[in-house]
Amino acid sequence: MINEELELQKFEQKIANGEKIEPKDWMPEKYRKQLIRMIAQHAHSEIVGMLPEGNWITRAPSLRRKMVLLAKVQDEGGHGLYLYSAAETLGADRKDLIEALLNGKMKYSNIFNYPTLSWADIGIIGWLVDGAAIVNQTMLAKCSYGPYSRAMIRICKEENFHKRQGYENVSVLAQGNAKQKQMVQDALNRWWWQTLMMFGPHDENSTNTVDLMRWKIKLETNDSLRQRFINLTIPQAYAIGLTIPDNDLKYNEKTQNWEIGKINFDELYNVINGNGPCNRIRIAERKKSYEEGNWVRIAAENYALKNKNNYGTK
Ligand code: BYC
Repeated sequence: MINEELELQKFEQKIANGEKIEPKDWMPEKYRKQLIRMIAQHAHSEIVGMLPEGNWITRAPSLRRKMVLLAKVQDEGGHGLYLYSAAETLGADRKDLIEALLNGKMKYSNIFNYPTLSWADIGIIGWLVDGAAIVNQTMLAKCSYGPYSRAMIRICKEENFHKRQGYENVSVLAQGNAKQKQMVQDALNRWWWQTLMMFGPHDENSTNTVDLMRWKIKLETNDSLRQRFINLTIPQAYAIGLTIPDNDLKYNEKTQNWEIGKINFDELYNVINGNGPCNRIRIAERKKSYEEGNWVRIAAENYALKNKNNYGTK
């Protein structure tokens, strides 16, 4: 019989020693549940995140930009696949997770519920959205669960490329003609606050952080990661002549932090509860793609079954 108390002590000791927890190790049910929630939301964000950028593949302004964008969107699909696999190592069923996304029971990142109105939005997503993801995921690469941490190391390498291409794209527009400058500033104005919301509510309102930090799934809080992103990004905006859309923004010499105005968290909650500008269209597109891909899943299942039977007779 398993002595739960003793197993919990051993589990916590392993985490305290900086060792990774692997799929077959004993783990508390709450740890497993929190990880499935977070990893699945992350996987969903990657595949829903393909849509706003995918929207511009046919309209990229040059062959080079089109190739880069195609590669990036394909990378995001790959990230979704690693992450669904990581969730499966915890006993989750991929089909159930995808159904939970499609019927609105599981969340995905707020940021993908906004429209991409101009080409500049594509550069801004790479620079800001992937930039925010890197700050968060560099921490997650050190998390206590082995498969998630290893997936993050690989994903962060690709996100770095995504961020660089985004910043390069934005810099070219920011140095372009008046119309291009205005287009990129307008995109920054529309994405800035929403990107800051990607890090989640303020620490005092973050319902999961205490559990997640206790077991080193998260190593830092939402506010501390958000501040790091702000400090990194503001000088990058100024370097290319862009203005941050925040009248209260000021630099605090003492703390060496950029201090920002008030984030409208009502907007975050409204969006993650399904009422953002594009939630319905994003889910409708994912549903359509899931239904159209059904024949591929059936063929793959039959192929696997046939091979299993063959192995049995050899
Ligand atoms: N969006 O207790 P809290 C990418 C929810 S994709 C939606 O602080 P936690 C990319 C939260 O789930 C990168 N929901 O939560 C892809 C919770 O609700 P539940 C996506 C949010 O988990 C394509 C409630 O609010 N990255 O890079 O401690 C193209 C209370 O929050 C959000 C990840 O998914 C939000 N922004 O912290 C380009 C990283 N914020 O679940 C780029 C993995 C909060 O209790 N996830 N909520 O009903 C995380 O690091 C954490 O889950 C979060 C939230 C920081 C997002």
